Amino acid sequence: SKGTGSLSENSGKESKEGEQLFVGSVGGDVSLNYSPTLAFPSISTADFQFDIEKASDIIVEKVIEFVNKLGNARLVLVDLSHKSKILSLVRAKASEKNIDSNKFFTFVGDITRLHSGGGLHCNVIANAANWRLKPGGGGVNAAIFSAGGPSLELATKEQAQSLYPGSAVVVTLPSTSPLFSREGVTHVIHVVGPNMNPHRPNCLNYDYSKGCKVLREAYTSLFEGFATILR
Ligand code: AR6
Repeated sequence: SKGTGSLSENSGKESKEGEQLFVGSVGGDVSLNYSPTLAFPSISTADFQFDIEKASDIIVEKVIEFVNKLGNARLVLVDLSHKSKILSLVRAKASEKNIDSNKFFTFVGDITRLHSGGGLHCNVIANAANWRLKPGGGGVNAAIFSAGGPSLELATKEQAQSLYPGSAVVVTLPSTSPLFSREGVTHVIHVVGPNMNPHRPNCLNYDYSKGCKVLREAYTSLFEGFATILR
């Protein structure tokens, strides 16, 4: 005689369960009832070896510059591990600066599985790409191209061939991509950050005055690209 969980069977229960039921029922539709949200990784701080103290200052500075210009949209910095140093640094600095935590927050999870694995709805994700916009190479770039499938690779090729450090390109995701159908992602923004790794192209040889300028440009291009999707 156990119920199937239909609304009528639950209607007499206490409000707490009612709320849980409601959340569960809207959770099935990725496209409705959620603020536009950009999930982004920390650009350049892993394979490209950019200093995380400096990067965390720049992320917070750029979030402050853009967050109130984006209406009800949200910005979310993502990393894979609860032990992520960049996430703790940014969290501490963002709270020091009293950034509205409804509009900007950090999230632990795989950026290609935010909805299916973490219950977070993000219609746009950013990629820390390489200048040739090629799949593979490890890090978040390999993960996003692999999860996006051949349709992401093709759409990227059609919309851009290469990017210089500090720039970004907004790619509209075809509905055939698993990132669209499974995660509800409509756009991927590829961003190329400054590179401090001598084994990668365009290495800046620890020139941080140039590097910080390029990282600022990268976040400006990313957030401006996100703004064009919202219009
Ligand atoms: N989900 C969320 N965050 C991730 C994921 C993931 N699946 N994978 C990595 N991160 P990196 P870069 C975090 O090295 O330093 C690539 O191979 C990671 O912990 O991906 O800009 C490209 O082809 C870190 O915080 O990017 C380029 O050649 C952040 O994402 C080069 O690496 C960025 O790490 C770019 O290097």
